[in-house]
Amino acid sequence: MASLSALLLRGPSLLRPCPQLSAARTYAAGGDFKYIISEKKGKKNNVGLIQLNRPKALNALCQPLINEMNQALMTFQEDPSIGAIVLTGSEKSFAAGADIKEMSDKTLQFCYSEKLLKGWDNMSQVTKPIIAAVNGFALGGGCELALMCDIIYAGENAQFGQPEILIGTIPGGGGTQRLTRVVGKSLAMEMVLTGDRISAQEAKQAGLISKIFPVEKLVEEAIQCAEKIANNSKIVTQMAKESVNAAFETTLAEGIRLEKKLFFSTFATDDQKEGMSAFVEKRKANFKDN
Ligand code: CO8
Repeated sequence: MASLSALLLRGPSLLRPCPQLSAARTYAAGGDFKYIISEKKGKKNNVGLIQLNRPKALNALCQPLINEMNQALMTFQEDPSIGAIVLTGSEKSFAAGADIKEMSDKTLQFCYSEKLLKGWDNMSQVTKPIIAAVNGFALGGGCELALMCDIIYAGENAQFGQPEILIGTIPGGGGTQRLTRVVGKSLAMEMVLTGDRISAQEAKQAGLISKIFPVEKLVEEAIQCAEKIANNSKIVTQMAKESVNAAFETTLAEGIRLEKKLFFSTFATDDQKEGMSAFVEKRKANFKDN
């Protein structure tokens, strides 16, 4: 995925750094990070965990944080031992949105010429499944970041919202599009036009998230789900993700055609042979990701 590497690493470096700096630390999954923690998790070390780590600013998303997150994502994407990724924040805040202090004085000319938010949706290009584990605030860009993930698990204290209207702007990371496709027009409009937040329970009812857990159990549960995914065939998992995502981008007829082609394609893999043989022979499948 050389082109993906380039894509993930892209992003303006001219923006000023976040005001709150924590000490740089080195983690297994890639480089010296100041705003995130990145490590391998799971019994087989096959889950990549990225924790946003800018607690004083409630994990407000500044450009250097996004650059580091993209770097960690790229490392996990290219690591053949990693089968799924978990993205989380702190128990108080997943992410309170884009860094308003960093953005506040930008001009329209800057946005176009320097490309504000460049690289912020690179996550949607990652082919490995990503689970968002959301405790606390997922507001503005934080909610949009969660929406770019494939599965959202929430802690009981989670709050989702698109409050951009309250600061004189609108969602810029897919909030009006992904949120609307997921929860429908009325609730999305209400959230975007009023800035009101919804609770974990309301998010579950609306289909925005799949499960709710006690705050302190959330990340563990997300890692367990990621392990389940990572234990399956990575190549077939990638096809499954591609096919589900097509439901958001194509007509039903095109989506059904793509699904059929991908289904047929699984028959070209060793893992399909292994999976079906294992079922017939009443044993556990041993996928080799081929
Ligand atoms: N940007 C910068 N700093 C922030 C942000 C933010 N989004 N959110 C919180 N902070 C900082 C506060 O300034 C404060 O710092 P300091 O102590 O230095 O003053 C610290 O975090 C703690 O915040 P509060 O004191 O306000 O904590 P409260 O518990 O009282 O309130 C809230 C928490 C409700 C989360 C409140 O901080 C808030 O409303 N934050 C702003 C939420 C918001 O408007 N988010 C949308 C931002 S715009 C956006 O996201 C555009 C997205 C573009 C695309 C992104 C693609 C991925």
